[in-house]
Amino acid sequence: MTIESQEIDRTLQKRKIARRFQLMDADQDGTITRADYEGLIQRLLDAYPGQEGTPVAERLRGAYLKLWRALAYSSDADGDGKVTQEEFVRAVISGMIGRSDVLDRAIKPAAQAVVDLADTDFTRTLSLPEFTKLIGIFGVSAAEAEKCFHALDADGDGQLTTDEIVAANQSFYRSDSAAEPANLLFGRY
Ligand SMILES: [Ca+2]
Ligand SMILES: [Ca+2]
Ligand SMILES: [Ca+2]
Repeated sequence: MTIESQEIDRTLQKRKIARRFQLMDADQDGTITRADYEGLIQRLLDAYPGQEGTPVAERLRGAYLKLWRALAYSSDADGDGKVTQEEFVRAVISGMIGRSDVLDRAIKPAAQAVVDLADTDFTRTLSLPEFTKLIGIFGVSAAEAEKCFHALDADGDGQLTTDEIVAANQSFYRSDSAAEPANLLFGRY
């Protein structure tokens, strides 16, 4: 690999990470905090009326707050309770995000809770309409969601499992390849 192509790859990864950061910074104050996670939980519950107070909603809340604590542990280098874009990028590049056990352990229950919430026909998997509605809440367009869905649905059965979504989430952070389907998980970058 030439120095030039390494530069290009790093640019791609940084652009993806910046996009991910912007989506996570739900209140757009330039940092990721516990308030962003609380806002996200509320946005998810608002999108699925009738779920507030159910076991599914409680699991979602617990899993997302655990995810926030794992993110802060992995990336809040100066410990001020705010993750800046610089801290986030550094944590992904250094492998604290995408490779660390702490976050990996927190991501699976959060993904499971989100799938349970979005799985409105109780198949334990997400169909294209269920997936499109779900990632639409994170700001991804229907066209982008459809492209992403088909790329991640490797066996083409028209359903995404929790494991496929967790794997895509990890590939998103780890991959330097422009051809990686998981790059679309959070829309254009
Ligand atoms: Ca914020
Ligand atoms: Ca910080
Ligand atoms: Ca389903």
